Amino acid sequence: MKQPYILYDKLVLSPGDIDLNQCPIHVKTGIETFILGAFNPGMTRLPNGNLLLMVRIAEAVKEPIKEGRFRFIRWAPGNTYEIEEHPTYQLDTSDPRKFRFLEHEHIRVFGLTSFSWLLPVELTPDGLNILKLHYDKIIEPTQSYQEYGIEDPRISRIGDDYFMTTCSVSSQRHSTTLYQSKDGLHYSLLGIIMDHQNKDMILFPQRINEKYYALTRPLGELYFTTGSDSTDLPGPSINLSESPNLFHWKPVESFLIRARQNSLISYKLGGGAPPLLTDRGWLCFFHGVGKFGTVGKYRTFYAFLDKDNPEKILKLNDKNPVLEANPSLTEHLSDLVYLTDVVFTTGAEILDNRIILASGELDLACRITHLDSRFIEEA
Ligand code: MAN
Repeated sequence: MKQPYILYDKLVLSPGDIDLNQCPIHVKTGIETFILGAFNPGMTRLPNGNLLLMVRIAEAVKEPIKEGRFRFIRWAPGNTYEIEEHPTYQLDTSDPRKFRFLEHEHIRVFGLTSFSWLLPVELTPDGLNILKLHYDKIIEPTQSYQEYGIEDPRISRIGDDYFMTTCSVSSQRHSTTLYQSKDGLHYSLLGIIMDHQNKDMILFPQRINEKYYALTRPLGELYFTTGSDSTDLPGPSINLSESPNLFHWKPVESFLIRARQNSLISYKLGGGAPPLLTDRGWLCFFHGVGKFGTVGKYRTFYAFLDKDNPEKILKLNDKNPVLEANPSLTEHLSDLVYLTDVVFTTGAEILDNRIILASGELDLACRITHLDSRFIEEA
């Protein structure tokens, strides 16, 4: 579907832009790796007016299957990386992003086909051109709860500080971690703020009624059916949480957004970009997944929430996506494509008369889209 508000849409960064000789796993272990994807970037505006993308780089073993064993990367204390191996016949490898260990029947246990760390990339103020890849400021794991990597950063500027939420992956837990920066470029890890399997935690950029707010997306293994009188579908929802200090979070009692009948979201959904404050309230771009193959179809939708009470949804559009994967953008990268139908929006900024969206395209590249700001009044 053509989106009438799109003014500009392009890939700004793809795996070929990344210098493997500056990638930590290849450099520290000497093993042959490749860049599977440079995608799902957090975005913020730096004090000098440039945009900063915090890009998730997925580095993977070049020859993952050797002598009947699957090889994958794990971070180890001492800031190094080790290669783990597992017999391929004990794995389900149908999803190119992760493999399932078949010997565990009673719980679902996975490994990742790549290992993600974060690379700050500075762009021109309109986000359309790269100025600098900051290899000296790469964010790698430092804690055992990050032994399988750091994923999907979202940056919110609150007051004078930049706060970045990320998803930390490990055998211990799958948690949300918080980083802080004074200048948008140098980040320090503050620790875990949401426990097991709460991905896509996104901070509102200012306090509301003296409290911090965040979008969350708790993910369980088990759901209960919705009532026959409800149009909601069972499964995960985007929720709100509030906090006095960014560290202790109380879930707001009503859920915020969930999959519904007659929408394009039938499966999963989660927050996307940090909410933008507009004349119509908080504009939240989020992702919703429709059933399609093994991975699903990921698209970007939006909602407006009340400025003073974000529990109140003023408008929800889960039927007409703002963004869908755009195959013409990745045509020249066809040799590298390993997924289809995935766009995953992770950043939004307003500049003059446009909204700049930053998204991961096909878990492969960073996509920048300019939307005409008429979207805010009319959509
Ligand atoms: C999950 C997340 C994202 C990823 C999408 C699509 O929701 O892990 O990081 O982009 O899947 O693969």
